Amino acid sequence: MNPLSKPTIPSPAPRSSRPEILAEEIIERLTYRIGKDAKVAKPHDWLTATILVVRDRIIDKWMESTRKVYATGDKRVYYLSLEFLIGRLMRDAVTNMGLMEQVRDALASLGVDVNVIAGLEPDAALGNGGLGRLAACFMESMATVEVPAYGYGIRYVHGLFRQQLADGWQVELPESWLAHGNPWEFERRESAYEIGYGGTVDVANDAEGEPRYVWKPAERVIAAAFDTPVVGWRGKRVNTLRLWSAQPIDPILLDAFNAGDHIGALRESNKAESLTRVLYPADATPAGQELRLRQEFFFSSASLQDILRRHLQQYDDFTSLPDKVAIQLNDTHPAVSVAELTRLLCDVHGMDFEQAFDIVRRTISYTNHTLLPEALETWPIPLFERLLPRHMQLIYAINAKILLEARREKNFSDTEIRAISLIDESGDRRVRMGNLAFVGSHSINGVSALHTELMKVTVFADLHKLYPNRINNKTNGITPRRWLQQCNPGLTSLIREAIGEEFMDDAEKLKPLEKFATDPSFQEKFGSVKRANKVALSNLVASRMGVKLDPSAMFDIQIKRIHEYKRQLLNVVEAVALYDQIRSHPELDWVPRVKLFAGKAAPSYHNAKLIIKLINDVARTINNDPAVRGLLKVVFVPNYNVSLAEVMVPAADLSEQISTAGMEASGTGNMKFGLNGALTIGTLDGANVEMRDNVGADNIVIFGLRADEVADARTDGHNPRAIIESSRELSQALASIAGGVFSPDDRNRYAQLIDGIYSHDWFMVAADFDAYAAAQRDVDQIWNKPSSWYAKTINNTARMGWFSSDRTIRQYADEIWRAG
Ligand code: B1H
Repeated sequence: MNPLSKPTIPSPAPRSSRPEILAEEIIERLTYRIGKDAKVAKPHDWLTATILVVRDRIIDKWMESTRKVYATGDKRVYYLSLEFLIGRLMRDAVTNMGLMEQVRDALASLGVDVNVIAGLEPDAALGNGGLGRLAACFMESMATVEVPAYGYGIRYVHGLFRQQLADGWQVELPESWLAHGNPWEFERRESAYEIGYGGTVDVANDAEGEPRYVWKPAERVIAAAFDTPVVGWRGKRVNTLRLWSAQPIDPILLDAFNAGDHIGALRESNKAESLTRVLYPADATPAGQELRLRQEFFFSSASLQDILRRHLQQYDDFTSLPDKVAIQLNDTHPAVSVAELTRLLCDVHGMDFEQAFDIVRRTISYTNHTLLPEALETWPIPLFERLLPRHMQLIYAINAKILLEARREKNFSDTEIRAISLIDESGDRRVRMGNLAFVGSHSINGVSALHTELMKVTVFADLHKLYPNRINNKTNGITPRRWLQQCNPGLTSLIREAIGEEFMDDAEKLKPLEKFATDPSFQEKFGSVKRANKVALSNLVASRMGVKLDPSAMFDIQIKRIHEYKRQLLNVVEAVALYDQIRSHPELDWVPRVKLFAGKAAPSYHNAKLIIKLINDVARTINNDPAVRGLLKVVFVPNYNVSLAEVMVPAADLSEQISTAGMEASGTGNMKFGLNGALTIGTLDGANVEMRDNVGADNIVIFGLRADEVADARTDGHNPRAIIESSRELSQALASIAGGVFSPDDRNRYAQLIDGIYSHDWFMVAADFDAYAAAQRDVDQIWNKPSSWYAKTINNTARMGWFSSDRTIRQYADEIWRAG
């Protein structure tokens, strides 16, 4: 039934935001919802009570937003993502609702410090890295620019593992963000769907004699919805993040239990619940296991069933689906949606295949996030067929349609046909999820200008030839609410004093700050804000690691997943070379530096874990060597997550964005640092290219091979050994690492890692070393002229507004979704 046709029921009265009222309500929640006396309440109880009070104010807006889209018939956007790296929510929700001061005062009147309780909120790490954080920034921006949107994902019980260091090695521990409950979420018992796996497909003829297919799954689980409200800036709109949790159809098999099989009685239940228990910790490399495919289908099917149900509540049939619904696939993880939506339209709702597939294609669009060949998802046909037999049939049907079209209309050759096929026949036969997502979408977008151009000539070259208008670019962005206003209140108020408040509603209005770039008194204030942020980071490092940092040194930071293509190795090799230089030339005027690293390695990624150990070995050696006289320090801060980034980003002087050109699709950390007034040292890769265009070539330090040069070096074969032998600094640094100078307890520890650089140097560490080291000395020169340093970094803050995810979302809404 259309909810609008129900009788009018009065809405609750609007709630006051006066601190006295907030304080009263906090006590009320503490007493009646949590059941605690204020006298004995723990900080955690205060946190929960505060969230419940803020939440009520959000709910009013939430319902208003939902009612509005029913009333207007506006198009809804659905963002399907296996990851949402949202971090903490309280500060975000409170600032976006404009309640920060009132909540602070209310809590203060109760003797509670808002900063203390905000720091207790668990960091929701339902994602690995950039792809998951992008989804979280997009959710906030969709609410901000008033796009009616739903995020759909999985409510993992355990998000990304907690990282500990044991003797410098990464150790993974489970993370339990739900341990204290989650006051933000609402369980929606009425929104539950059955998800099937395995079984058989029956065929019968319908009244017109057409074949009708019925999938009879052998296994079934329930997908249950949990909703979290997502508030936009100034509380204009509140959208929904709907996360699915797997539940058994029969919670307990009583027969088995009564027969004494107590474990067997719970087997079903355990199996269902294990489906949504953990996030796969792979980043840019697919996990490839059956459970992962089950997760992908689970959340895709639940989301699509929910979308179709909502559509039918409001409209008569599905011919209007593409006009009323836009489904964005965040990478190929939900690509099975192409087959599942076709199946639901054909088998459940009785449409014919051609019409169904046309609707699918006009509704779905796909974002590609990586070109790394090992990262492109494929599934072995036997596994796919066993788990999803009906989907396998439909994929063959889609494939036949596309290949015929390519052959007949575009005269595709055998080689081209092989490249666009949904089935990879080169080895064991596999389903190509990238090609499935591509052919099932009307729009395929890359995440930076360079990445999009590379997509057209690499992974999707042949599909691009078949459908030349489908690939488009949407350069990533970051939400300036979290990544400037909340994480850097000092800089935010300094900017407000200088240019007023307009930038808070439109980040591109940071531009007028340019005028202050060379103003000595503004530079001084900019410098003291940075220093205060560096002191805050130093305090965190001191308390967490017992390492003392000098806030007047240059804070040189590389924080991101540990991956060979991101080249933390290049950075640490340069640190070793610098260490040698400082010792050989103590008379020179070295710039004091702290090199900070943080990031997690995929648990099965051997070299990435070894690089973490190397950073820690190098750190121990350098930090304990009196000859360095504190001029260089190396620190690896454990357990990188969103909350740690919120402290590290505002404290950076230098931002390391040094991936092998052509390999980082976009990067978004690069944008966060630039916005917070760091200078970037980077390659012409991903969005660094557009950052240079925006901030100006004088305000960013670019070095190294370009993407086409990397490609040439790889095909023509470059000679890393010759490069290394021609660079004294590099050969000495590599020799000392390979020879065990930093690992006296195991002199061979790094032999193989370094040998990789000598023998193939796939990631161009040797090839780019000299250029990188020279660029670092350029950075030193700039640092030594503070007026020039501040001019550049202030210009970065002033000119990064274009990288707001509000701009990105407006482009998606205008050019892909035609919504909002
Ligand atoms: C990005 C991933 C990714 N690209 C597979 N690809 C995963 C691939 O669990 N998996 O199987 C998880 C993540 N993540 C990143 O996306 C890019 O490397 C960044 O350059 C980009 O900024 C980010 C957002 O577009």
